[in-house]
Amino acid sequence: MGNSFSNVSAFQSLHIVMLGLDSAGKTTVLYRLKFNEFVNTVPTIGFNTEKIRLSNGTTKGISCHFWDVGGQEKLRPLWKSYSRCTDGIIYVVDSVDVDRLEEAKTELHKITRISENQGTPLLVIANKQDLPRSLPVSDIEKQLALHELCPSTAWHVQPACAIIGEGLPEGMDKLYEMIVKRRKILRQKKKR
Ligand SMILES: Nc1nc2c(ncn2[C@@H]2O[C@H](COP(=O)(O)OP(=O)(O)OP(=O)(O)O)[C@@H](O)[C@H]2O)c(=O)[nH]1
Ligand SMILES: [Mg+2]
Repeated sequence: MGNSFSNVSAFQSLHIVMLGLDSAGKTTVLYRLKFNEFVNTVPTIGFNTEKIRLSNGTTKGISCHFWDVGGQEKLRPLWKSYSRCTDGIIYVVDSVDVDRLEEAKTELHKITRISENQGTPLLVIANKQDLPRSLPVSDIEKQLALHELCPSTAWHVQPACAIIGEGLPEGMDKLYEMIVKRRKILRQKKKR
């Protein structure tokens, strides 16, 4: 198989951290991926962690170790240590919470600027697309100023509804694709 997913077996388990402001939908995403059904959540005080074998999309069968860190302001200092040395960062955004998009942007840029995180592939989940007045991906992209991120950081914005899981398999496929690409580049650099 000559596609970009052909070196699936090269990975034991991907280490993925999930960040984003409180109430963006991180824990809903986590349990949707784990149980393939909606789980009612409470605000995360600290973090949740789950080992999940993905069950949909092209990444079906891939194992991921997810860390879902609480997004309340007092918990954000934790983000730095949880995002260190991860294979990928998922940043969940509430597409309806327009008033806090600037805050979401500031926190995203803060965490991706850290030297250990530069180059780590970033999947932005534009969540809650089921709600009326949810912003489209192009607006989220602009408001988060993704084009101003470190040039070595590959990113993708995925519209999603974590409640029903729509968009999540596509988002995970994209994240995996970016992780594979980055590993190839790092391997080639090492050989030189
Ligand atoms: N309508 C809608 N509601 C959602 C969606 N995803 C999550 N929610 C709701 O948003 C609320 C917050 O979801 P959580 O998953 O707890 O948010 P969180 O990002 O983990 O929040 P913290 O743990 O405080 O950081 C819950 O009431 C969810 O049911 C979605 O796609 N659509
Ligand atoms: Mg949570």
